Amino acid sequence: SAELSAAMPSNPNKPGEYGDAARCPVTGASVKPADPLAVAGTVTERNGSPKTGSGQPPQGENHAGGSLDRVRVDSGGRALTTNQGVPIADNQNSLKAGLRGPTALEDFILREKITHFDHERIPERVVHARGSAAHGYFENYQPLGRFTKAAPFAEAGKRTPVFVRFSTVAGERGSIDTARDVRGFAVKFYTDEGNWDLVGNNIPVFFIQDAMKFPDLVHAVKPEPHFAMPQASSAHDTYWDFVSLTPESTHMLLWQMSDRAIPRSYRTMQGFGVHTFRLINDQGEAVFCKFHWTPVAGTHSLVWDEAVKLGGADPDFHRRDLWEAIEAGAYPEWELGLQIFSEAQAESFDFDVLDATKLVPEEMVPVIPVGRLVLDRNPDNFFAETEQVAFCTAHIIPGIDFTNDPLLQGRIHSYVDTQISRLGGANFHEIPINAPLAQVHNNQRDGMHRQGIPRGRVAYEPNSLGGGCPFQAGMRGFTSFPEPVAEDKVRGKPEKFADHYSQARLFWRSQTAAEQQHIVNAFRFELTRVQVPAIRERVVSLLVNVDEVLAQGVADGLGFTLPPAAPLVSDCDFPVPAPSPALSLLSQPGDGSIRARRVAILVAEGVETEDVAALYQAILADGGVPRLLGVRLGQVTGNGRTLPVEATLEAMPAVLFDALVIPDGEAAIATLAQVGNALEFVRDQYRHCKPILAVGAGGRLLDKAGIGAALAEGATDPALLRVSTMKEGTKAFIALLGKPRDYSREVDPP
Ligand code: HDD
Repeated sequence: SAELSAAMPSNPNKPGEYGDAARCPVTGASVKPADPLAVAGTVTERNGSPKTGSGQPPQGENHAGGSLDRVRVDSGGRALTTNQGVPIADNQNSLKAGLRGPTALEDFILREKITHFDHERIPERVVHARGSAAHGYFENYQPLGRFTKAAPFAEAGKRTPVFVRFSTVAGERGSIDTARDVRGFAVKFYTDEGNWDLVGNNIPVFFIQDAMKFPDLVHAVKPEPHFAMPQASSAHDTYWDFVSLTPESTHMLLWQMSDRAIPRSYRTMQGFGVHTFRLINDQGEAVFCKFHWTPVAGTHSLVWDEAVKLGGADPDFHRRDLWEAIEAGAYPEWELGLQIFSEAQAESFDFDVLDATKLVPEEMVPVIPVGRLVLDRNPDNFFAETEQVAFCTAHIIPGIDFTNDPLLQGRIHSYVDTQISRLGGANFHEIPINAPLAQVHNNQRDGMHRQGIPRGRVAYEPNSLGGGCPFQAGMRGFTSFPEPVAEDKVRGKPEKFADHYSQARLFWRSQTAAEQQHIVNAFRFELTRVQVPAIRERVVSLLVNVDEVLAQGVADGLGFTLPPAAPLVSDCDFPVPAPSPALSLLSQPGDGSIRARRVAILVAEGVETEDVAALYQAILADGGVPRLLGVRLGQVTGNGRTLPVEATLEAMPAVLFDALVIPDGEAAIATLAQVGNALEFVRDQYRHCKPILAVGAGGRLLDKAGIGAALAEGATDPALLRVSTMKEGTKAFIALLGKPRDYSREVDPP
C-alpha cells in the first residue's frame, strides 16, 4: 500500500497540505503559520505598532488588492479566541448561575458564537447557485496588439492570474452535479488594468435574445413555485411550456438536449463567451470577437443512464473531479481561441451577430488560438472564495468592449445588481477574492462593510486640496468604442432575429448519428415527464421546423403522430449553412492523455497480484487514477504479494470510473461471479460504452454478466479487450482510455 501511494501524484503548489508531507504528518507537531504581516509587507509605523495608524500609508498600494496571502488564516499552534481576539478558556460550557441554573445573559462568548452562527448563510445565486472553482493563470501566446490593447494579450508568454468558477444553472446550492443542464464557465482575469470577467457557458448560444425575457426563462426552469419541485431539472411542465411558446429557444434546446448538458467533467467541456464582443487596439480601431475555450483533454460527456446513477452515487461528482485533478497535479487546461471578424463581414452574414441564439460557424470565421488557461490551485476556503466570488459582465478593461447584443446589455446591469443583495452591499469589490490586483483609487466612499481607510479630506473631483488626485487617466483609461447611433427609440427586434430554425438545423445536421440519437432520447425523456399533452405537441411542432427525422423520432418516443409545424414568424427564406463538423463533441477528441481518468480494477482473494501491481503502476505513470475495488475493504493476496482493497463495489459503483479491468485469477473470478454488485458493475461499464480489459479467467465474468453472449452473436467491439495475459492487453487498454467513448455498442434502453 505504501509503495502504491508513494507513487501517487500530488500538487507541488500545496505540498504541506495535500502532498507527501500531508500523508505523513509529524505526530504531535503543529505547523507554524507564516506571519501574515511579514508576507504582505508590513507598514512600518513610527511608533512600532502596526495597528495604531499613526504611520505613513504605503504609497500607491491598493488597500484591497494584493495576494490572498494577506488574508489567509492558519490556526495551527494557536489558542481559540473570540472575534475580538480574546483567548477563550472553555469552549464546552456556557456561563450559568450554578451548574443546574439558567445561562447568564452576560455570556458574551456564547452569544458571539451563536450570533455568528445564526448569520452564517448568505443568499445563494438566483441562477448558477451550484458551482466549483479554482485558481490558475492565463498564458498569452503572442502579442495581439494589432487587434486589442487588453493587458492579458500584450506580450508573448505573459501570465495573468485567474479564478474560474464552473456551475450548473437551475439547481440550488446543494443540488447534484450531473443534472442535465447548461454549465457556467466564468473566468475572472486579475489583469494589470483591472478585473476582466468573461462570464460564459459551455454552450455557445442562449435561450433568449433579449434580457427582458431572462426572469421569465428562469422562473420557468426553476422548481415550480407552488411545491418547489423538481430540483435541478428542466423536465417539468413550466419549463417546456415557456420554451414551447418561445421559438427563439429552439436552437439552444437542441444543444441543451445534446450530450453537452451532461459533461463527463468540467475539465472536458468547452466554454464560450456567447455574445459578440468588441476588441479595440491602441489606434481606437475595433473588430468583433467571439471567445472559445477548448479543453486540452478533449470534450467528453456522460451518457444519460450514467448521469442519473451518478446523482445518487456521488452528487459532488464534478466538484470532486476538479478538486482531485488539481490536487493530483493533473492541471486542467484549455486553449483560448478567438473568432475575429470585421463589422463589414458581420453585415454580410445571413444572421445577426447581435443575436445570442446564433453562433458564427468556424467554417466562416476560423478560431485562432491565442493562449492557454491552466487551473493549478484549489481554493483554501469554499465560502470565502467560490461562494463570494462575484462575476459581472460589466467588468471589462481597456481593449475590450460590449456590443449592442440586447441580452448582453441587460446582463451589464444584472450581475452588479445581484451581488449587492447576495453579498450584502456595494463594497463587494473589497472582498479579497473580488479585489483587483490593479490599484483602486476613487472617491466612492462608505457603505456597509467598508474595508479600506481612505485618508484625507478630499472625496471629490475636481479638487485642488488633494493636488487634483486621483485624476482622470485620459487616453490611458477605458474609452468606449465611439459607435455612431442615430435611431428612433423603440421596443422591438431586428429582422434577422426572426430566424429561429436555420442554425438549429445546422446544429442537428452537424451531429454524428449517436449524438442525434442522444438528442432524440433526451427530448423523449424530458417531454415524458411533462404532464400536459398540448405542451409536448407544441415542442414537437417547433422541431418539425428543424428536421422531420428529429421531430418524428421524438413524436414516436412520445406515442403521438407528427403535429403540423409551428407557424413561422417571418416569411424570409433564411439559408441553412453547410454542416459544421466542429459542432460535434467528437470533433475534439483531446490529446489522448489519460490524466485523471479513473480505472476500476476488480480484485478478490486469488487475483493475479503481480499483474495488478504492474498495471496499477503503468496507469499511474501516465497520470491515470487506478483503484483496487473489492467486495469488502481489507487485503487480498494472490501470486506473490498482498494488495489493499481501496474501495468497495458497493461504495464506489461503476459510474464513478472511466474504465474497467478484470484481472486473471480463477479463485477471484469465482468469488466475483457470485456477487451481484460485481455483475452490475460490469454491465454498467459495458452499457455506458467504457473500455473494458478482461484477462484470462476475467473473461468469464463478462460471460456471467451476459456480455460475452452479446459478442458471440458476431458483433465486434473495439473497446472490449479480452486477452489471455495482462501484458498483452495493457498498452491497447491505456490507448483506449485516452480516447473518446465509442458509442457503437450502445443500446436504448440500456
Ligand atoms: Fe447569467 C450568473 C452565464 C444570461 C443574470 N450567469 C451567471 C453565471 C454564469 C452566467 C456562468 C454564474 C457566475 C458565477 O459563477 O458566479 N448568463 C450567463 C450566460 C448568459 C447569461 C452565458 C447568456 C449569454 N444572466 C443572463 C442574463 C441575465 C443574467 C440575460 C439577466 C438579465 N446571471 C445573471 C445573474 C447571476 C448570473 C442573476 C446570478 C448570480 C450572479 O449573477 O452572480 O445576475
